[in-house]
Amino acid sequence: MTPASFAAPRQRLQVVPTDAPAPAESANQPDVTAFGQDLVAGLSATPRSISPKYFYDAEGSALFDRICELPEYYPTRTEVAILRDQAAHIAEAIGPRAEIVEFGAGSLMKIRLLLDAMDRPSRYLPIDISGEHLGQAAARLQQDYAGLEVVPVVADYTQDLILPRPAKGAGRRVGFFPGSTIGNFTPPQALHFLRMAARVLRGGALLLGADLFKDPALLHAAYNDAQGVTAAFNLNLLARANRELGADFDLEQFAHSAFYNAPMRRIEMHLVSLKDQRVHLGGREFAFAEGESLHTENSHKFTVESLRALAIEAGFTPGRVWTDPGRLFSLHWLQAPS
Ligand code: AVI
Repeated sequence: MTPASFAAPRQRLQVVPTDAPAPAESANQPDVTAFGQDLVAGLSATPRSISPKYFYDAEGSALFDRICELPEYYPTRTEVAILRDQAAHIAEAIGPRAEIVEFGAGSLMKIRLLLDAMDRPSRYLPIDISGEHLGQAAARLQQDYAGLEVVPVVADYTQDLILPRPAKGAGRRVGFFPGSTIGNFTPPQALHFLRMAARVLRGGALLLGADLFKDPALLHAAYNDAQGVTAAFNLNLLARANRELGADFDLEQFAHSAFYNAPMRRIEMHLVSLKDQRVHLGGREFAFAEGESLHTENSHKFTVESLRALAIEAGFTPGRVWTDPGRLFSLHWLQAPS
């Protein structure tokens, strides 16, 4: 269940043809050198940071799948339970012959729950930056849903997107952005994403999953699991830099740190240097003092109201909200402008 918005580019990829006037390939093309450039820039900055999108190489994606199954990590199973319990109501809001645009092609399980409840879905456009992963996932789905047109779109949807025009005779276009991946964006990035979604979903709607603020002890446990899978996921970023970029991070000398930052209403993940040390990357040397960290992820937590206010700012009209009985997680129906 990789949050495919953050799947990392591994090769130059073809974008599926669109009927947009400009060649979609250049507009949607991921940049293969981005990891190296961004890591050098992030290590040169004060404080040091790197985008969480670089977690998701093959190893990182496999570790994230394991995180989703952990007893402490409640978001995935809670969102799936909401989708399962509310599928009929959500399908009713979506309406007949609809076209679903999924931002990230991660969890085939989640989209299947929607498709199974929907009235004759016409087309499914999963968008993912990783063409390899996307092609396989799309082919599997196409096999199981013969009446559905599956059109994978290789693109980085954190950038401005160009999508195929809605099919003739299709119902409304509905975006699906589950998993609370929106929480991994900075607030300006979240607003930028939602504004872009409002544009490509014009006349339709967005079904958005957002993790809710809760007892910080529960949040802390979810990002500090007893088996150490989240720690391995975090440290894999350094392992990936060693594998792909020839860096020389000593994985024994960095530690996973995750804590709730109350004023910012977010979990922060860091990799903390356990001693004074030097790291080499791209012909440059970076000195880490003991206790100094590389900030690797923010995971913002929302209230129902804060999420709705953000959606309004982006041009959506918030509608129904579905939550679980414990109010751990929320799914929002957001009407796009016409
Ligand atoms: C993908 N994203 C919503 C996860 C989260 O909870 O922020 C990524 C994650 N990081 C650590 N555990 C899971």
